[in-house]
Amino acid sequence: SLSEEIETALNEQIKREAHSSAIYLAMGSWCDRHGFDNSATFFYKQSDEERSHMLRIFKYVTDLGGHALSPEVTNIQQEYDSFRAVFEQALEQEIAITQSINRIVGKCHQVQDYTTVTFLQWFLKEQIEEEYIARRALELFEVIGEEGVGQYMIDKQIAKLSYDG
Ligand code: OFO
Repeated sequence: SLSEEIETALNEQIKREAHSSAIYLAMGSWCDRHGFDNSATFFYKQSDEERSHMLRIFKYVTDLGGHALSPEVTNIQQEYDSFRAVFEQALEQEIAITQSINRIVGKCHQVQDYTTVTFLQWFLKEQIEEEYIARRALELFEVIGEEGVGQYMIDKQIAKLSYDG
């Protein structure tokens, strides 16, 4: 069973994943509206993944007899300053999620909840991948540059990003 403290922390993480999912949807919309179709597809896929992360935690909480709370998602940023700004925020978002999972793992150690530590290993591994992809995406802005057809080329390359670590 889950301690109250860990249950609360996991419910907060459920909320963060739901928030991530909603933010990626907004990022997808921004890209769609500005003609960056591959990036839009990329963010819609990310949005789905975040929802699956949310569900994974949600089910874990209920499996252990806890009360998983359906998250209220508010404060979604709908507008972005530029194509690049979207990806900068995506990376920031992933870094924040990694830190948050790490903090929960720290808490689990304090209360000796090694079951949840084991459960969260998957997320830490997943975050390596997500941060890697977000960094690679941002690097495209440096490598290709945004002049002329640059943004078009960047959008093309976004479709090819993958992680095989
Ligand atoms: Fe849920 O992993 Fe990204 O944010």
